[in-house]
Amino acid sequence: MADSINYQLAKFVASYGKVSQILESTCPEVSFVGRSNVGKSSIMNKLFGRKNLVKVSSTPGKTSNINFFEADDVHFVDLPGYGFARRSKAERDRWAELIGDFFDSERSFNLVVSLVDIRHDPSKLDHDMIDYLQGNEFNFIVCLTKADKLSRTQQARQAAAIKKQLNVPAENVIITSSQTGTGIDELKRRIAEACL
Ligand SMILES: Nc1nc2c(ncn2[C@@H]2O[C@H](COP(=O)(O)OP(=O)(O)OP(=O)(O)O)[C@@H](O)[C@H]2O)c(=O)[nH]1
Ligand SMILES: [Mg+2]
Repeated sequence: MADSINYQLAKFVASYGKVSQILESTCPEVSFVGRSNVGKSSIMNKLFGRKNLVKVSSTPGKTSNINFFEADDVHFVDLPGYGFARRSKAERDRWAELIGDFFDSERSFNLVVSLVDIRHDPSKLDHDMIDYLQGNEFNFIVCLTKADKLSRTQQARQAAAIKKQLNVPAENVIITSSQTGTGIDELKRRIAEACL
């Protein structure tokens, strides 16, 4: 690990169904949160320059464990998504417990990447998640995902509206696309800043 992270070294580390199973942090950690289907796994694959190291779901709500990846002595954590409509109360409770326990635990939270679909106004759950991160002083950024689905003009308009609704500092919001690579270099810069 020198002045930048070598993402080509990315590999899967482990999958956990319970926070108590997770090993203590041994290196900087970047975690990815957001609603189901927002593009968490895709943005991680884009960072790693890999097609399918992180499983991308055709059916939303597939990632139900906490999955750890590692690149160049930095851990990347794919957290299960929230807000999947067809999920039972028991599954929603399990999600809340996993995420609650995770962010309550004693870890090196270098950066939390919170993903929000640029096409839609943030949901109640997006607000809850980001208010929680902000309220508990986590170092976080918001990635607006799937920018390729909008024109440049629409992207700028939506980004401004979402920033305002979420009430987060403008510099904490990045417009991204895992399809075209928009914003990925900026995301890498922010990760390096938080981890190196
Ligand atoms: N056009 C476009 N599609 C995207 C982008 N990112 C993700 N997708 C698509 O959105 C769907 C969901 O992507 P995932 O990366 O699996 O989303 P996730 O947040 O990991 O979903 P869960 O694991 O279910 O919580 C897939 O069909 C992706 O191909 C993007 O930047 N642009
Ligand atoms: Mg996923």
